[in-house]
Amino acid sequence: MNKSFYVTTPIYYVNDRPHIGHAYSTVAADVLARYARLRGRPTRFLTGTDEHGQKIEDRAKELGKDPQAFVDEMSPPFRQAFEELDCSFDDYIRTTEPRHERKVADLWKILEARGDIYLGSYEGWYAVADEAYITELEYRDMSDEEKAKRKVERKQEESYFFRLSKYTQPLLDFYEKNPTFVQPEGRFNEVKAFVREGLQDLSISRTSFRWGIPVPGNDAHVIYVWLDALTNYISALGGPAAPGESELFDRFWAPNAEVVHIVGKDILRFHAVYWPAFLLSAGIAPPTQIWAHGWLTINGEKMSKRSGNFIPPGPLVEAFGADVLRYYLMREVGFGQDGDFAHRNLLARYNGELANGLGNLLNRMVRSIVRRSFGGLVPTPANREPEDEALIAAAQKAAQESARHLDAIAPHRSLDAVWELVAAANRYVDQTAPWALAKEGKTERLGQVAYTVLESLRWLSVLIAPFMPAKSVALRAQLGLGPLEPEEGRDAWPAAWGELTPGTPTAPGEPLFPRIDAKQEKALLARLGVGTAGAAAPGAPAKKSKQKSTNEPPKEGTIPFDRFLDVELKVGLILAAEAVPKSDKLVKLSVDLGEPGPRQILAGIRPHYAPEALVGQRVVVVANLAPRKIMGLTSEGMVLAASDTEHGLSVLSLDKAIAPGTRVS
Ligand code: ME8
Repeated sequence: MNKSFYVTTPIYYVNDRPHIGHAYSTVAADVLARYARLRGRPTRFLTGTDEHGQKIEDRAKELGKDPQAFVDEMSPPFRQAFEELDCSFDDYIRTTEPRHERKVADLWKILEARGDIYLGSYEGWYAVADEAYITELEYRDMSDEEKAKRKVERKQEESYFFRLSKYTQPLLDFYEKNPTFVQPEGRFNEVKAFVREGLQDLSISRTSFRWGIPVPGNDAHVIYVWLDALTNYISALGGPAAPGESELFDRFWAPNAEVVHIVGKDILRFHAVYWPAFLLSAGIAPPTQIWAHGWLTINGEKMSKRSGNFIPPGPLVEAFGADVLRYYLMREVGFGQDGDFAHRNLLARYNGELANGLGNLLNRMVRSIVRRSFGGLVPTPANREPEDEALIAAAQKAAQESARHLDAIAPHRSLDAVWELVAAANRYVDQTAPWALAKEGKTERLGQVAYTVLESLRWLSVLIAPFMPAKSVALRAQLGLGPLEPEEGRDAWPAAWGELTPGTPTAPGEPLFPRIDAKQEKALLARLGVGTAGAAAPGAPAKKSKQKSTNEPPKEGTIPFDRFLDVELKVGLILAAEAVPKSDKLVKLSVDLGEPGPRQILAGIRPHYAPEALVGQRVVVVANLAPRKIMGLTSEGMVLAASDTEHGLSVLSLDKAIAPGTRVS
């Protein structure tokens, strides 16, 4: 299929910082864009930021900033986050750019000329957090807490309306003719059921705030932020435009191109109902497909900007690299379903699938066999045995299946298919036992085995490229190959076996995925603020803000929960203890706090404990005290204890083997 391919992400509100949910949508779109380019398709990938609306105006006001200055400050971190994630977007649109504002006004004028816009007045419940009116029914079903969270307020305003009601039937007809317009299918059914109820006209202008694009001809009104935002998908191509007016629009908009909007399920209605209705009215083809993916939680906890709990992608990229994070995001959750982002699962998949799976396969072959037995050169293949044929068949199957699943926008399934090949290739190495072949001097057979694995690795370097572009380059470099260079019209997906040229010098390098051992794992998790139970550590932003929203202001003589969390209490495992010379009181402890190395802590407990009796105890340590010097020795924390005259001193200890470093709260 060589039709042009245009893939987009939602444009993100800039009233907050980028988080892993935004990363999820944008990485998914990037995987599809990279895949399409590899298949030789003319491809365009758009992302960007949504910068108008009351929510943004309010936030800027809260901070005492001019809205333009505020959005200018808040948009670049999104762009940077996506660049750090190696997302290969061709364009990054901001709705405050003149190229966009002009096109929104143009679209308005087209809708108006069609007779689909009229002036009326609107009264209803407005949820500022969603930038949308909600129905009376939705309002009644909402808890007070939810109302407060979504900032629901009564609003009456003069408003322009779009004749959405007129598009009930045309939309239903359009859905009928385009049975895969919305994916997953279950969500499409929800959309259809909603439209079948009959649509009401949609309020598309506001007078209660100023931060938006003025309505052409009546600048007392600004254009509704969703009409403004949705238009980004065409304004970035120079549309609306008559044929021949904008090359990009002609090339990359429907029906000339396959247009896929990747969105979260939260904003499906805007994309599957309002957007095609606007386009039908304007005489512009609707997009080919709206793909609504599921919702991510973090370590089992809800993540949303509304509750203030979010994980920025930056520290994860720093800890694992962009490719590993991309892999995990696409691998862990079935695209379209809700899922959980769990740091421990990321580590498990890293070690299991990347380090032991693909990394090990490369290591075994390039570093070891090829270097030792063939002077580092790709050997010449010989006669094929049935087990070789079986691996070749597995490679062919993986290439076909992974492509089929990417065509169907099921990246997780695509990775399943690729990792079946990784497993098959590792099994093949076990079965063919190349080390034994080398020992027995069966060089010809060894050459065939090594070639079969190297060629499988070459195939894998293409199959992983949409997901892990940098690792693909690194893997190819070790095979003596240059990076893939996609070209329009040339399909680079592997299909022909045996393109790796014998005699090519391989280049064993650093392991592709160095194993992360238990100690490093602990250190990584500590750095990311993840408790040993796998859940975000207490004191992570999520819990703090939850606490804030439910607690009364502190009474006198009490402290707010946040202040308690300022003190980092952690489980410490005493690894060693010795009396400090020339001191009656002090014991020098070496304590494991789940960090890369143990800490030295001095405790005045000598009269109460023999040092050796302390070793192996799990105690409670104040972990974030500034280090202190006592008798020339540094103490990096404090062990909690209680004492009275009757019993003397007792060190607080745990009666279960809770892992060192776990927060105590
Ligand atoms: O809605 N799990 O912007 P937004 C998965 N500006 N994806 C998530 C997520 C999570 N927990 N949280 C956010 C807007 N997302 C509008 C869009 S488009 C014309 C205008 C992703 O900043 C998901 O794609 O609230 C969701 O749809 C989007 O971020 C919402 O981003």
